[in-house]
Amino acid sequence: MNKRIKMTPLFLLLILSACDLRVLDPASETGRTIGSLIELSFLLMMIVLITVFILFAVFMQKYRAKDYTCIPPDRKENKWFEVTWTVLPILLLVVLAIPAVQATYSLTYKSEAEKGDLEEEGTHIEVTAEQYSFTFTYPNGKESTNDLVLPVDREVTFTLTSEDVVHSFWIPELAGKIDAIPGKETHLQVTPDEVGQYQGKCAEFCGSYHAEMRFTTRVVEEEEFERWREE
Ligand SMILES: [Cu+2]
Repeated sequence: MNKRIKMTPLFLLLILSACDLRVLDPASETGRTIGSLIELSFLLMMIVLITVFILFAVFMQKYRAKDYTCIPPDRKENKWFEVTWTVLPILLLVVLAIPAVQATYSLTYKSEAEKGDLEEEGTHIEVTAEQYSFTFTYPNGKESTNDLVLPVDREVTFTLTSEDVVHSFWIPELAGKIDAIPGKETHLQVTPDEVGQYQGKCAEFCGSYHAEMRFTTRVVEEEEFERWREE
């Protein structure tokens, strides 16, 4: 292998570790829910991977050909094998599906009544995506572009839509991706619980300047949020 090819993984590791979008360092309940789903799927994947590798090594050792003239017979229609490798993957998928579906509903669904309450509290934010920016509109009419300000420890609901093509709203430390679709509304709810600044971006390829479609999210104390909102 030439040296350049050998260095590629190391180079990629260096570049990727400098990435400012951190999915596994959540700063909200929503982020933690998604983080735990990632951990659960990683755990299941490792169980399968380790089991397969152990069996692979054991079988290689145990059934190593000592006599090259003898080819073992094919196994056909063994009921117990068939049942095992059908039922096991189904069980794994069920274990993964239950928390995933629960989390998906808890993160996106908001009844009209709940939305109304949040609007009164001032934490229902309308997000309008367009090539290549995000505009945030607060219930008192305050608008800001590419600068999202949220109060700490308060539930915030977003209603998203798009002016042109499909975009995807993503703040990795606070919540998962949600599409912003023209002519349609989507919802997302987040309760940030750590003051700080988080990078957000569009996560759906939407045109030439897609990579520039970034915004900052500032999670601030309640009073600071009120002051900023009334400015
Ligand atoms: Cu976009």
